[in-house]
Amino acid sequence: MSNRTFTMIKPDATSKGYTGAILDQIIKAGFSIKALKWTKLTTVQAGLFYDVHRERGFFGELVEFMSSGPIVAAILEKENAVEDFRTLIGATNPANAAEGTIRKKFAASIGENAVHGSDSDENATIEGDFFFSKLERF
Ligand code: 3AN
Repeated sequence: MSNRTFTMIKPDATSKGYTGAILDQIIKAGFSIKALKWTKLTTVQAGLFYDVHRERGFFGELVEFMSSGPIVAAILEKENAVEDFRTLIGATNPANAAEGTIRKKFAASIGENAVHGSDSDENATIEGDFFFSKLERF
């Protein structure tokens, strides 16, 4: 069990002005921010981040979407961070997400689903390292 996870607020949510409300919900749920960045991915960077999905039918669409506008990247800390954050964001498809979850409140579709959350401790480390140097974590 690790105490850190990685998240992105995706371009659909940043463009609709949900960044503040989503960060507020994350902090109120007990996560503390260890690193935070407002940035925009190139298609190459988005492809590298989602490399495990390269063979999936939705890969091109995912890369286009994730590089279509600014994102917020963050490393979050809390006991049982990976699992608790997945619970907080809800199911990948917002139509199946539990009431009150971030995706239920802020996501429009399975492709444009407002937030990313790491699915394992190992991926949380890999994804945090993708965006942040050691000097950017506090
Ligand atoms: P999660 O983000 O809940 O871990 P994954 O890892 O299965 O879900 O998928 C990664 C991302 O790929 C999702 N957040 C979503 O943006 C996109 N995605 C997943 N399934 C689909 C799909 N069927 N159609 C379009 N995009 C999808």
